[in-house]
Amino acid sequence: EATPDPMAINVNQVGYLTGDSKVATVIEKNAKSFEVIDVTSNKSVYSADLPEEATYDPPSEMFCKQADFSSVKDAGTYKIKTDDGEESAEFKIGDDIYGDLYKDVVLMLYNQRCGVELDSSIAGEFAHPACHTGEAVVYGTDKKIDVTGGWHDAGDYGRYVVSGAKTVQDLFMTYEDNEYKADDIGIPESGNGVPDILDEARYELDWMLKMQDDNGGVYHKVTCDVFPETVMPEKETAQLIACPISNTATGDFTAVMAKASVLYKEYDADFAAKCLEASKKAYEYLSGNMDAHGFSNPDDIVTGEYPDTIFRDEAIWAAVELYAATGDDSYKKAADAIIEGDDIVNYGLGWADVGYYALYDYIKYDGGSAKANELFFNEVDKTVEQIKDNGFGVWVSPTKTFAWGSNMNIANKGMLLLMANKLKPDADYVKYASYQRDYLLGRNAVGYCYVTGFGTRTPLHPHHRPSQVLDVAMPGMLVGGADSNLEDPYAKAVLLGKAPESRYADNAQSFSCNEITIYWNSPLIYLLSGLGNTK
Ligand code: 9MR
Ligand code: ZN
Repeated sequence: EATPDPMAINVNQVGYLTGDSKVATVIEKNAKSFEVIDVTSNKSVYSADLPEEATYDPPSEMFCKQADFSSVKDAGTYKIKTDDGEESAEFKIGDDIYGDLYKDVVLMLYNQRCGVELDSSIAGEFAHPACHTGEAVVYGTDKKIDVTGGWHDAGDYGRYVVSGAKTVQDLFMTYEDNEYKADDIGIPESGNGVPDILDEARYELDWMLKMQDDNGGVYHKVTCDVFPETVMPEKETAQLIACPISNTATGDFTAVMAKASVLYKEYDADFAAKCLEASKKAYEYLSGNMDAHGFSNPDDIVTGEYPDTIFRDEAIWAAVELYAATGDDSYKKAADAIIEGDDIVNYGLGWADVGYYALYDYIKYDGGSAKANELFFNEVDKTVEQIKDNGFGVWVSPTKTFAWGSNMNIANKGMLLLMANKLKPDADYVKYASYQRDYLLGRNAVGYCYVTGFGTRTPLHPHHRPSQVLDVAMPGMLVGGADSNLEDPYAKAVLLGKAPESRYADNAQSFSCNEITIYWNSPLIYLLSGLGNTK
């Protein structure tokens, strides 16, 4: 299908909370004023002039005008209309408008569960028999191990420790920071007295525990040797292979298991103790292997690599979480040694760069060191500056490029600002965080609400095998979004010549723009619940 024209007026197509700062991006250079129309009564409830001059926005190569209608606070359904006759998509204002979206974005993780039958009462048409139930062979050996469980990573059915750990940490933080403790979201464990977000995370943790070798190290991933055909998960029946231990997987494992030992204590003390033991064992392995290389695919395996050669950030994170779990100063010293040292550390909130998780939990636990605070808040200040002048209110890298999974980077920036707000409350942090949500839900250069099943222009053809087999997009999935590097044949064929922010195609072949992953949904879970009114 042809990529649709950009929209003249771009809004968050799901809507705005009554107290939000509400801005639409108008790309009609000649528009002079706008009105907010209540679509039920067809009456104008607000009107204002637009700036005379449009501002050039390099990432989108568009001329933008900002329509601020923050003063509209009455619940309802609205659209924006400019004096030259253009209209936006309809959107809502209200404090109860995020429940459905939030539920589907969380239930996506249930729908990605592996090794278990998906119940049609929850998964609907995406129900399927248990998949990937056979043993995995440990790469390069005859040894077979049980590694059933966990979530399918993405549109493929691989299970990868580093991306799983990011997802789990985002859920943990949702529970801790946003006190999201609902036990009725509709997963099989709902109503068991444990918050659903912890039940869902535990589904992954139980799998991760199986990925740890007796020596403490953690296998990087379990997949077949190649990506599956476009089939339902239970139809991928080739030999599963547990790929070699990596330091990044082992470091991330150490961190989330240590944190799990804290969070699950009040619900299941035995499980918490098991997590702490596994964490310490992984940490010992890591400490003995600090000069090892990062993971790369063995020659005969071509599934997702998640390569990452710098694991000092994972090492800091591991040490910080063990410090917070045990109070043992030796972990604090180990973390400080890297934070204060001269070696390169990649700070971030991704599957590769995890350093800000470490700094944040360090600061939350005991105030953190001066350097930890400085590094964290420097990034926060930089983020605010990078968002401020953008025509769509979105964070864009200083090189004005969009990476594979740019929507994760944007959700992560929103998340970072909400984290900063927890440490040092500031209304601007919350405002700019809400702008990242608005971008993801439609205030962007292609006018897509990037979550399947929501908004007026929404991805219909995600690169997600179950959706492709059933020919319907499973709802509640955040797609990768704009990728200015044209990293698949379809994108190369149709997106060349477009501006960086417009390099997005709603086509199942375009795995670099239109795939989905557990760890793109998870920062959105944090962001939505942090901004409020998701129940
Ligand atoms: O999300 C990953 C992205 O940051 C990388 O640029 C890309 C290429 O290495 O890989 C992405 O991860 C994919 C993974 O390797 C396999 N499962 C699907 C993931 C999303 O496309
Ligand atoms: Zn499976």
